[in-house]
Amino acid sequence: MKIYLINAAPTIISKDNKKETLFQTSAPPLGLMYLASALKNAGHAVFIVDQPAFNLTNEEVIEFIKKKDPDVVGFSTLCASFENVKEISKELKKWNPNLSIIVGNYLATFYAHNILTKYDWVDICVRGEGEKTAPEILNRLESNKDLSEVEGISYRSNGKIIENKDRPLIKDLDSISFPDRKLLPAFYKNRIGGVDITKRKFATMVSSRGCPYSCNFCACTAFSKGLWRTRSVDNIIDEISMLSDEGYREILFIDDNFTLNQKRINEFCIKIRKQNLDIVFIGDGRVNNGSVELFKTLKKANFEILMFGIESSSQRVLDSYNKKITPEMSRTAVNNARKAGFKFLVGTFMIGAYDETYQEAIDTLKFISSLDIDFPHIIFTRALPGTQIFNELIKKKIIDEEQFWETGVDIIDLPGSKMNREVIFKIIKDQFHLKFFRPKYIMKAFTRTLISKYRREIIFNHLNLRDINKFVKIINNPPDLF
Ligand code: B12
Repeated sequence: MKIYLINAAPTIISKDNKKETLFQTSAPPLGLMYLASALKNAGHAVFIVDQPAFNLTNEEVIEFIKKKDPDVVGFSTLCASFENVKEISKELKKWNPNLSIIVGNYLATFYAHNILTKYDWVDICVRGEGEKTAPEILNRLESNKDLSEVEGISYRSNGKIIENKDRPLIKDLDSISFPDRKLLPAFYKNRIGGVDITKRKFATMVSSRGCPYSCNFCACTAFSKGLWRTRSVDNIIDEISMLSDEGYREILFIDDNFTLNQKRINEFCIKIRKQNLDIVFIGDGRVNNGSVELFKTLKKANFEILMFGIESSSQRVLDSYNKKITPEMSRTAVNNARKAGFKFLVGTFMIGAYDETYQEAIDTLKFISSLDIDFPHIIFTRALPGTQIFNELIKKKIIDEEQFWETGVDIIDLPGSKMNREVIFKIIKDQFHLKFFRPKYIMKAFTRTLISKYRREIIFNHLNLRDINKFVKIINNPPDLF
C-alpha cells in the first residue's frame, strides 16, 4: 500500500482571535520516521510530509497529497497541530472517500473515542507506540481483513466505534529499526529560543523511552505507563556511527529522561569516546541527577549543551507539580555542570500554576536571573490532555473537558487562577532582558566564548546583522510566551 505520513503544523490563536499556523523547523518528526522504517520493512511505500518544515499551507498539503493519490494518510496528532490535522484530513476524505485516515501520537492515544465520535472522516486511531501497530493495520487493509485483532487501535466499523485492547509497550527497543531520516531533507537545525545554534548537520535521537517520574504536567508518564526502557549502548552507538558516516555533526537526545541511569551514561560515554567521532551531543536531565561526576563524564564525551527542567523556585509550586526536586537541587546541578566544564546551559521554566501567586512568579524570575545558565526557556504552565493536572482540574470542575480536550489550556486562563495573563506577562517581559544585559552575565558569556570552541562556532555562525537583531528581539520579547 502507499501511505503518506503527515506532521501537521502547530497553530496558535493570534491576538485578533485568528488561527495562525506556525512554521518552524526545530526538530524532525522522529516518530513518523520510526513508523516509516517499520512500514517499509512490511513492504509498504512510505513518504513523509513535514508541513511546518516546508512552510506548506493546508491547501498546499491537500493539493500535494491529491497528486500523489495514496491509499492511506497518517497524521501525527499533538494538541498544537490538531486544528490543521482536522482541516487537511477532512478535505482529503471529501476528495477520496476510500482514502483511509489514520491518526496517532499523544492526542490520538488519550482521546481516541472523542476523535472518532466527533470527526466521522477519521477511520482509525493508533494508541501508543506505532511501530508494530501501523504495519499490522496496513497489511489487513491491503488484504481486506477486519481490524478486530489489531491491538492498540480504536476504529470505526459499520458505524460503531470499536476499541481494541491496548498493545503492550515494545520491550526490546533494539528490535525497532532505526528511523528513516532519508525521507526528509537534512535541513533541520538545532534551535534554541527560535535561533539556529550551529550550521552543523543536525539530527535528533531517542536512546530510551518513557520516564519513571510522574510530574503531573507531563503526558509522557501516561503514554509510557510510567516505565523507562533503554536501548543497549551498542545499539545506540551503531545508530550514531551510521549518522556520522552520513555527515551528521550534531545530535540532540530527545529522551524523556536521558540521564536517569548513571551506569548507562558511563558505558555510553566510554564507548562513544573510543569512536572518536566529530559529533557534538546535546542532552537534558533532571536536576536530581546532578553530580559533577555525571557531568564530567558527559563533557568528556563531547556533550556541549545541557538542558534542565527547573520549572520554578517555589517549593510549594514544585510539589504541586509532583516534580520531586528542590530549587537548591537546581542551583547545585547548574553549578556542578559548570564545574564539569559545560559552557552552554539551558533551563526550562513554567509560570502560571493554578494557585501560583505573583510573588512566587516574581521570585522565580529573580531565581532565573541568579542562576548561572545561558538561556531560560519560559512557558505558561499548560494543562494538556492525558496529563494528571488536566484530569485533576476536570475533577475539580475547573476545566470543562468538552471545551479543552483537543487543545489543552494555559492554566493561567482558567477561572479562579491567582494571576492575570496580561499582568504577569508584562512583569515577565519587563524582567526578562534584565538577565541578559547584566554585566556579570556578559562577562561570563564573553570569557566562556573565548575558552569554548563550540561557543565560538555559535558566535561566528551568527555574526551578521540579521541574527544580532533577532537575538536583541528575543532578549526583549520572551519567545515562548506569545
Ligand atoms: C521532539 C519533541 C518536539 C519537537 C518535534 C515534535 C514533532 N513533531 O515530532 C518540537 C521541538 C518541534 C516540539 C514542539 C512542541 N511540543 Co513537543 N515533544 C517532543 C518530544 C520531546 C519527543 C517527540 C518524539 O520524537 N518522540 C519519540 C518518538 C519515537 O515517539 P512519538 O513521537 O511519540 O511517536 C510514536 C507514537 O506517538 C506513534 N505515532 C506518532 N505519530 C504517529 C502518527 C501515526 C499515523 C501513527 C499510526 C502513530 C504515530 O508512533 C511513534 C513510534 O512509536 C515529546 C515527548 C515524547 N516523549 O514524545 C514532546 C511532546 C510531544 N511535545 C509536546 C508539546 C506540548 C509541544 C509544543 C506544543 C511545545 C510548545 N509549547 O511549543 C510544541 C508543538 C509542536 C507541534 N508540532 O505541535 C507534548 C505534547 C502533548 C500533547 N498532548 O500534545 C509532548 C508529549 C511533551 C510532554 N511532555 O507533554 N516537540
